[in-house]
Amino acid sequence: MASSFVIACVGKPSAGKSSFLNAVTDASAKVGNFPFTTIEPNEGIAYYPILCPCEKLGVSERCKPRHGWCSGGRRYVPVRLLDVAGLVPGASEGKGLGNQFLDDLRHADVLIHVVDASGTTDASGRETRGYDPIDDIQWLRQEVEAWIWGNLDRKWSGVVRRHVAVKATPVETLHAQLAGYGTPREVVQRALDRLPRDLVNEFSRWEAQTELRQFVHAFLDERFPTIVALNKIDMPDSDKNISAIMKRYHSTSKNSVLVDGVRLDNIVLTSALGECFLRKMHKQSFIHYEPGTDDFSTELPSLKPLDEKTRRRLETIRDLVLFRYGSTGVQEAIVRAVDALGYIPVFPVKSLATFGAPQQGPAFRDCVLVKPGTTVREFARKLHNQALDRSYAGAETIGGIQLGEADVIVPGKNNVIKYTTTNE
Ligand SMILES: Nc1nc2c(ncn2[C@@H]2O[C@H](COP(=O)(O)OP(=O)(O)OP(=O)(O)O)[C@@H](O)[C@H]2O)c(=O)[nH]1
Ligand SMILES: [Mg+2]
Repeated sequence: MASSFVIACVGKPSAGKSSFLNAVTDASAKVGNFPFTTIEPNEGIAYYPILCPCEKLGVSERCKPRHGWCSGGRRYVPVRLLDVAGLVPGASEGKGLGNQFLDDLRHADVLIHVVDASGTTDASGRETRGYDPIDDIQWLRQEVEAWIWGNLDRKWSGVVRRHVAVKATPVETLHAQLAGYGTPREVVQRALDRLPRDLVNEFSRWEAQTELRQFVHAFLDERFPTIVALNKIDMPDSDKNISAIMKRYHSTSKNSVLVDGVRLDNIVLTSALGECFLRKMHKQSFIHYEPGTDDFSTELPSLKPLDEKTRRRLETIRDLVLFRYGSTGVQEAIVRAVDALGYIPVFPVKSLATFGAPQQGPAFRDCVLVKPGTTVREFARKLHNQALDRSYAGAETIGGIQLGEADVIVPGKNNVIKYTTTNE
């Protein structure tokens, strides 16, 4: 079973969202230096690197993931990446491609906000000079907030009336309204927990313009954790903008209060174009380049000779991106996106002797990313295996250790699981 984890790239037109998708997946989304190049969402598979248990257990030779791949104990787990149409100020009221775009976000677990850090495109993606990218970070978040709030505002008085009539709890009422955003109840609860208790106690008196807005603000931080990818770091003006952005969000590193939905640890510096170019040159055998690393090689005998123009372009990427920042940053953005939700890998196996089928053969075929706090029994259900759920008899992990149904899955402790059924 492939992971159903979804990351969506958001941002204004021409920020580099499609380039980012192309940089981390095998997709070939159309890229253009004009706004709204993308209209229909593009999708690709990116890979989240983890330590695979195969190496420690001496079966890395036989480790054959059904999805993704594993090399020397480093396993690449597939995650879905969506690239949606660009968002402009006023989108929540229908400007640009408006609400249709926002609706595409319902499927996302986490967002990567691709920001043009060079300041060479304005809020609608048109060429300019000296634009401040902090503005993009702020208005984009406000638009997503206005979209969610607007959907609730339209029916708010009816919602409150019904809430009182059926004597529901605030979490029940809000969860019913927000279920369309693919929101589990605990996310709504966590958003409520961020508000003062007095405010929650007064729920039946909430006004759409005040208390509800406050809730939506908190809800957004929980529902759409956001990684900010400061893109186009290969351009001359990006440096000073990056410093200003880091300064603004500096205080968010130590505590959990977010500013504009941003946490300093979740800011990543990227050059999507640089990564696309390096990958292309590698594919065509002009250079040797491992994605995510800090350099490439042009010296291997198997490589084709470079013309002067390409050599210069590669040197520029090396100087302005790889040497300065340690990588093109795009892989790092994927890692931070999965990490932001604390998702953990779980390996269901048929045999704890072979870590695969009962006879020897491929090991660790499956790896599923699950949210933190998932229990052994919940995971059995998540495997889409109704038969397993109905005939559940027990579960064990490495060393023959029996697991309880309510045991929370923890990496390195019990995340290699063999289920037994009453049919066996
Ligand atoms: N210098 C530089 N240019 C980039 C980078 N990433 C993207 N671009 C350029 O920015 C322009 C827009 O890129 P796209 O990937 O099409 O942007 P988008 O965000 O998908 O735009 P829309 O689909 O219109 O919303 C193109 O000319 C890209 O080549 C980067 O890291 N560095
Ligand atoms: Mg695009």
